[in-house]
Amino acid sequence: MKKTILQNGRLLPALESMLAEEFDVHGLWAEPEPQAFLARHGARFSGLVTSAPVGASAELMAALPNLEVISSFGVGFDKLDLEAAKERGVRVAYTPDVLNDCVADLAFGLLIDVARGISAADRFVRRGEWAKGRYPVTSRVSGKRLGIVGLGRIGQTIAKRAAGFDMEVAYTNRGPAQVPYRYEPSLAALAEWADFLVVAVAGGNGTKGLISRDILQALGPKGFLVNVSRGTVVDERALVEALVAGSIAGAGVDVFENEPHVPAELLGLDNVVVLPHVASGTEETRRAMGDLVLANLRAYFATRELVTPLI
Ligand code: 8YV
Repeated sequence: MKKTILQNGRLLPALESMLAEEFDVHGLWAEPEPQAFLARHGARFSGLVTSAPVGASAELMAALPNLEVISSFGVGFDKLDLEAAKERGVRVAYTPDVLNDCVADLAFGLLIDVARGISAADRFVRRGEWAKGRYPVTSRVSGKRLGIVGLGRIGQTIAKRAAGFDMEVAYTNRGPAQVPYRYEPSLAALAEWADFLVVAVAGGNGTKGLISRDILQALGPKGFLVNVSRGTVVDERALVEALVAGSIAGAGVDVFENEPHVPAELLGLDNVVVLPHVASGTEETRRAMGDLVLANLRAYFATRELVTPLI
């Protein structure tokens, strides 16, 4: 008998097909009245498959009284109610590590883009302005100071990239790590020191608004912000105001407070590069993430163990 799995939100088509081969999968997203469906059929499901941006709430778990395991596509767990899962004895798996390289690559892509004006200069060429004059000079990347907020797996992969650009690296974290970079306990001091402040810390209540108006002020008019973690980590209003006023030099942003909403003020600015949450979005990495989602479910139902457990 195939195990019965509820799917919260759409997943990659290839992953949906692989899941459907091994499990009896039901898409909650396809239900016109999800609450009514859950009230009637919630007890059927022993597994839940979801993704980082969609997560799983305490209410959803409560509607699945026989739920044993959640497998989530992504490394972020700010939308997964882990307390509720713990209380119910539900195991939770996610997909760490396999996305470190692509997220770090994109962080560097954003950093170089905003400093050197790649996207803005491309728009300049497309508008036919090159024939009328030169593109203004931009800001050097090599040899500059990189401050990393959150030196976890992704933060460390970003730091490795910095060596190729002869950058000086410092970081702030819950505590010092065993790494060859300077630990800076004060985020404000790190922002003041850095030419580029890259945010790679986990989302959630603990980091909400961490990059505040004061931190942006410390970064200053020559400093750039790059965010590849969660929109909630940055005070988005303060960031918009800083970019409009030029009180920071620029920003590269892959994540927003209320996705897919991007503040309208940013759309006309050349000192910001805005991306639609694509840091892990390569074919190779998304396939690896999908394989892990499947491997976790398979392992759980075969052995009660997870390959990459969160709890
Ligand atoms: C998403 C992410 O999972 O891993 C995360 O936490 O935010 C992303 O990798 C991805 O966008 C899939 O929706």
